[in-house]
Formats: sequence, C-alpha cells, structure tokens
Amino acid sequence: HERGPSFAPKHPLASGPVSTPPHTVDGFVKEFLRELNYGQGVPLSRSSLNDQYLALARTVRGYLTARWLQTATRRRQKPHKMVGYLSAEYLLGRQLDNALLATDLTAIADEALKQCGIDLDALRQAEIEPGLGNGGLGRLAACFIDSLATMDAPCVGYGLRYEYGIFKQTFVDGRQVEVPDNWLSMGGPWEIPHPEMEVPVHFGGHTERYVGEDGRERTRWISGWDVLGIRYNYMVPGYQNGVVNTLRLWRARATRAFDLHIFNAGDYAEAVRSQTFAENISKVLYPEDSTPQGKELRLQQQYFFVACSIYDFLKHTQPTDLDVRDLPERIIFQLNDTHPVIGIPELMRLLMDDYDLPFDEAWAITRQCFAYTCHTLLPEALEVWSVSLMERLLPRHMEIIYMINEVFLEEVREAFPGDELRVRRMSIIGDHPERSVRMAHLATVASVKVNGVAELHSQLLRDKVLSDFSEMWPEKFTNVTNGVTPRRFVRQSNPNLSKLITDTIGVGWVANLDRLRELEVYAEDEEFRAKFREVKALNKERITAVLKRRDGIELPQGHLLDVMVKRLHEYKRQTLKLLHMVTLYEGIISGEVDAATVTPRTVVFGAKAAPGYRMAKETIFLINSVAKVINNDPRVEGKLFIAFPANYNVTLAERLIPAADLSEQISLAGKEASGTGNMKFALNGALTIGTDDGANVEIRQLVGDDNFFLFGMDEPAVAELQAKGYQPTAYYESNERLRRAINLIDSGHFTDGNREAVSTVIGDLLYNDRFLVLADYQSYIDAQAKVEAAYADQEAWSRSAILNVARTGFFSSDRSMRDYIDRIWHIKTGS
Ligand code: B1H
Repeated sequence: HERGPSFAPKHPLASGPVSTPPHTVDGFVKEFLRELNYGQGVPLSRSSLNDQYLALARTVRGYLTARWLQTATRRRQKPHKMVGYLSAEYLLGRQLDNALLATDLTAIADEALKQCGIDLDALRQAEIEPGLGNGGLGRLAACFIDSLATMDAPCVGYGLRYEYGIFKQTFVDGRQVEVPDNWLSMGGPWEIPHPEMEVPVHFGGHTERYVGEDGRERTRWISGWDVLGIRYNYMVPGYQNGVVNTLRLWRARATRAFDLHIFNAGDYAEAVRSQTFAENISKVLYPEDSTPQGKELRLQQQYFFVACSIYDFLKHTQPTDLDVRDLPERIIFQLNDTHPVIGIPELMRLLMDDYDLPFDEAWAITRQCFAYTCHTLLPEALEVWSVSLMERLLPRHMEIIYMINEVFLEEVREAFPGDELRVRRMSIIGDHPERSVRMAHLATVASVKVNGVAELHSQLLRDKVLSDFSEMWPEKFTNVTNGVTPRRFVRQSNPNLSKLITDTIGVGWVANLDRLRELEVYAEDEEFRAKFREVKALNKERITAVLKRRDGIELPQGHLLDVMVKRLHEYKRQTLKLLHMVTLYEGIISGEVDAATVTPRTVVFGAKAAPGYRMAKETIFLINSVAKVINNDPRVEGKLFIAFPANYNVTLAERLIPAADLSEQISLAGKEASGTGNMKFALNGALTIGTDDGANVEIRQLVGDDNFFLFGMDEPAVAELQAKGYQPTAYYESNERLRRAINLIDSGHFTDGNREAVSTVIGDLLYNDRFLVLADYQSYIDAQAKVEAAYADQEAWSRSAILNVARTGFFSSDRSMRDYIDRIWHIKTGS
C-alpha cells in the first residue's frame, strides 16, 4: 500500500498531524455538534440518545487523536525496543469515562452537554462495554496497557476483535441463560478500521522441500486456505500525559479467492455462505475461564491473531530496511498465558522460510523475542493441542515444533545425562492421552523469562508445575505480582474516595500510587475516619440506586456489605460463602441463635459460569434458590439478604467494589494464581476475608494481620491432607452446624421441596469436594464471627479500612509494568 500524498503538499496544515480541538466548553460544544450533525447526520433536536452518545464518543476520540498521531510520529522518529503484548483477551470496560479522565475533559464535557440540554450521565449509561475477555486475565491485559500508556512506554497491544464478547448472563427461574453480546450493534465509535490493509493468514495444506541455488534444502508451505486479517485500531490514552498508545485488534475476512470461488462453483448462494466460514474466526470469544477446550476454531483464532500481529510488526511497524538479526533489540513479545504461544513457531517460520535464515540462527533470534506469563496452577488449564489437529491446520508449524523439541531435548540430555524419564516429562510433545503439543513447555523453552503472577504462584510454578524447567534454567523464572489500574478502579470508580484522598494528600497519587502511604497517619484521625465512613455510605447509596435501576433489587440499608464477585469456579468456592449464609440463616430459624445478636449482612454475588460447566451452573441455581428463600423469610428480615445481580461485568464492578465492606477471597490455597479483584477491594477500603492464596498473601503482608481476616489451610496443609486422603463426609459427620446447613439445603427447603434440584452440588460436596470446602468450613465460620465482632467497632473498622487503602499502593499496575520493564523487557520509557 502506498503511503502519503503523491506530491508535496502546499497547505501549511498538511505537514503534520492536526492539533487538538480547544479545551473549552465552547470548543467542545462545537466539536460535539459537528459530530452530531455531520457524523450522525441529525440535528440536535431530532437526535436519539444513541446519536448523542456516538457523537460524544467521537468528539472525545477527536481530542485523543492528535495526541495519538503525535505519539506515533515521535516513536517512529526515534525507534526504541518496544513491547508487543499478545493477548487473546482484553476486558476493557467502558471507554467514555476513561477517555474523558485521561484528557481531563470531564468537567468541560459535562458543562458543554448541559448547554445542549443533555445529561452526561445518561450518555455514559448508553455505552455497551467491550467485553472482549472472560475475567482476570483479560482485565489484567487492559490494566497493563493503561499503565504502559501512562508511563509513556512503547507498546502495542495485539488481540482479536471478537464480534461477540463474553455472553450476557440472564437468569430464568434461577438458572443461567446466555444471551449473545452483540456489543457492536449500536456502532463502534472507539475503533478505527483499516479495511485496505489486509494481512494474509494461511491455514492447512502441506509442505514441500526444494533445493535453492546454493544447494541448501528449504521448505515451502503450500496452504490449503487463507483468510485476511483486518486491522482495527483503538486508542489507549495515558493519564493526563499527552501519550496515546495503540491497541490493535484483528478481524477475519474472507479472501478474494473466496469471491472467485463463488463464480466458479456456480452455486452462488452456497459460495457466499462459505465466506462466513473464514469470518467465523473472529466471531466469538470462547467463554471458558481457566479451562480451555481444545476446539479447532480456538486454535484458528490463536494463530490468526498472532500471525497478523507478527506480520504487522515486521512489515509495518519496523523500518523497511530492518535486519531481522537485530530483532531482539527491536521487540519483545509478551505472551499472556499460552494462548499466543503459536507465535513462537510462526516467527521461526518467517525467519527460516521468508527471511531465509538457517534453523540455528532463527532459533537464536526467536529465543530472545518472547517472554511468557503463566496465569494458572490448575493442571486442567494447561493448554495442549493434539498433534493431529496441528498437522492438519498448521503443518509447517508442527514440523518446526518437532525441530525445536529435538534441539531442546538434546540440551536436556546434556544437562542431565541418562535421565530419560526427565526427558519424557519435559518434552514439548506429550503422549497421554494422545500425542499433543504442550504449549506451556514450548513457551518456557523459547522465552527469555517465565513469570508467575504473585509470589506464591511463582514459587509453586518453580517447585511444582514447571520444576524440571526451573532446575535446568533457574534464572529464567521470576515473579511479577499483578496490579490494577488506579485510574479506572479508584479515580474513576470511586470519585468520593478520590476527592477525600486529594483533599488530604494533594494531587499526583493517581499516577504514583505509593503516595497513598501518606494516608496512613490519618487512620488515627477521628475526623478523617468520619469522612471515610461518609464516603462508604455515599458509595452504598450509589450501588443501591444502580441495583434498583439495573436489576430491580432493593438492597436493605445499614448492612455490612459482603461481596463475592468473580467467575464461578469450584476452586474459588462460592459454595463455601453460601454455606456460611445458610449457617447464619439456619441458626436463626432454628432458634439456636438470637436474631437480635446477628450483624445485619447483605451478601452480593456476581459470577458467570462457563456455558458448559455443569457444576458451576448448578451452583448459580443454588445461590439464586437460597437467595429467594432467605430474602422472603420474615424471620431473618432486616438481618440477612442475598443479592445476585445477573451479568456481573466491569461496569458493575466499578460501582460495586467502592461500596463493599468485606471482600471475599476464599479460594482453596494454591489454586488462585493471583486474583486482581482482591486488590481492587483493598484499594477501595474493604477488608478482606481470605485464604493464604495468590496475591492475598501479599495483601495481608502489606496491610498487616490485624487488618485482614485470614482463615483456612495453607498450601502445604492442603497438599498434606490430599496426600493422606481427604474424606469430606468425616467433616460433615463431626461438625453439627455444617451438617445442619447441608441438611437444610438437601431437604429441599430452598427448592420448594425438590431435593433432586440440589443433588448435584450436595452430592459433590459430600462425596468428592475436590477443593476442600468442608475442610475449611469451620475456620471460615470462625473468621466470619471475627468479622462481625470487628464490624461492631466502627472506629476500629474504619482504621483498618483506611490502612488497607494506605498500604496497598503496591498493587498499582504501574508497579507491575515497572517490574516487567526493568526485569524482563528492558525497554526505555518517556523517550
Ligand atoms: C486466569 C486464566 C484463563 N488464569 C484460560 N488463567 C482461558 C485461562 O479462555 N481460556 O481458555 C481464560 C482465562 N485466567 C486468571 O488470571 C487467574 O485465575 C487469576 O488468579 C489471575 O489473577 C488472572 C490474572 O493473572
């Protein structure tokens, strides 16, 4: 594609990117009306809410664009090593508020719209959030690119532009029903498509050997079918620093060969339909969090976006005279879990087959261009692809993986002579239950660094999941504890707290979260504590209004607000939380406990289940069933309440987290790699009740034992119990309160007498209980009693909550990014 004008431009404005529109109310009004009139083609008087939203979004985008072009120009003029963040998911959340905040336009936009007779808040609510991710992993990617822009680090985020993001959850008779998330149906004002820039991506076919003029044998991949990758750019603004980075998402489109095929095949309608085959690749996000299904389309997605991204970097981002041997000084591709790991053989293929390098040289380069983040410990979550599928879909890549494995296993044999068992364990190719490619092994072998996402997780990676590898390459393994962006999850989501913080310690903390430490002394200040409680109260009012409008839920007032929001997964143990609530309820209705002594408590659940995850869906049904009964039982009115708003997403998180008193982080120790919700709650002044798992460990270390409710077995205790043989029924039989809670559920009390309806969950708890819910039950109940006692002393509680805010600045994703930059990427910022 040709670039730039064909003759020297005469107009003085034509020589550079245009400048930003004026930062004034009048200027904003003018831009807004121009977008409305010329962009949407409607006068203000006849514009719909969506017209207004789209015009506003485009207006704000306009303010970002000049900064974006300037950032890109500056980076091109002085190219430095950059990060290509490769992630199959970006759970972005709504864009409007974030863009307003980044450009410091919130007050101006508010006033400008007022003058047009429009309520900014109504337009905010018109935005459908881009839900291009499942949970923590996708949200982490979104936080990271926010931080990189705020730090002025050269980064492009690469991913997939799914036409349908994470499904919309609805409840029908208490059961989850999934509705497609057609997030683009009302227009995509934040994206800039480049349909003219097509990237060819090949699939299938076979490989051929041929001998070059120099007598060296080479390989050609004759593909079976091709698709085109279409570029969609999104702007990623830094926080009030004039920097705007790029998020580049790929959409699949059929090639013209498909069009030709139409004429030749004769069956026009059928042929047009076959186009959708290619375009299916970017159709929908797979909704499994943590447990990937080995579906062919998923591998197609992974290869598609990674191939587009690497090609794009080599052909467009780099100067045309690039010597590929210098690649390691130009780029580091960060692999967000194993989903983009097919990029390793893809880069090898390009270097060998297109750039004509011999294997050894290509391998030496490739091994310097990738770093790998592992996000899990669950064995079932480690991605593998069957060799037969790989051979069919990506035959050349399969050959290259074999070659990599061969030289790698030679290295292993050299380091550990005679240890063939170890060779088998470490091989990139596994034999059971079928021959398959172990993506985590491939990633580990090819990467400069391998990191876990919290201290405990990284330690367990080294000691257990990848222990053979860490023995061989101890210096390859490192930890980078996750973080969250304080822009979205404090400044934007908690304006009340933000104002209190700024009033107290001044500005500057939003991009330098360590400064929250300065709040520590105010924990002892009675007046500050009162203001802090006022903020919580305001935030509770806000969530009350949101849940009323959004879900028709009437939240009782004056309760301890106890929140458990995360994907529904057995290891996260939503059933443990539920057993606690049933225990409290059973205590009251049986007369065992005097209702007057019970701390009024509202539990809010938010959780989507993977559509094919039976136990998770049954658990959702059980939560809804228990909620219905408890919420309507006059014996516990004003004491216990359960709210389970459907479709928990980033938008709801932003409203809910600032209002929480208690954060539930109760996974079985050794299973939650990090968690990031836990960080958001602590930063917003909720106290955590949690196990010694993931980043909870570090949260507790930072806030101190007095300001954290720890319970449950730690990881070594879990390992020991499992080794000696765990029997859940033993706990059931020996613990009366537990038995009564389980019996009450089992009796059908919550399901109109239908015992069958709860048998899946109850049966599993009693006879399987993989995640030791019953073993941790008593410890959890005891910790919750401590919570109640602590909550009774509001001054002490506020002190703890303030200390949680003051001491968790460490969990800013800016700090995470600093760690990656200094210890893994070695890139420059601010140049
Ligand atoms: C996390 C995933 C994940 N770990 C497979 N693994 C997926 C795996 O579509 N898939 O197939 C999707 C997601 N997600 C989470 O990552 C961890 O469970 C959290 O503990 C962690 O905080 C988060 C970010 O590191």
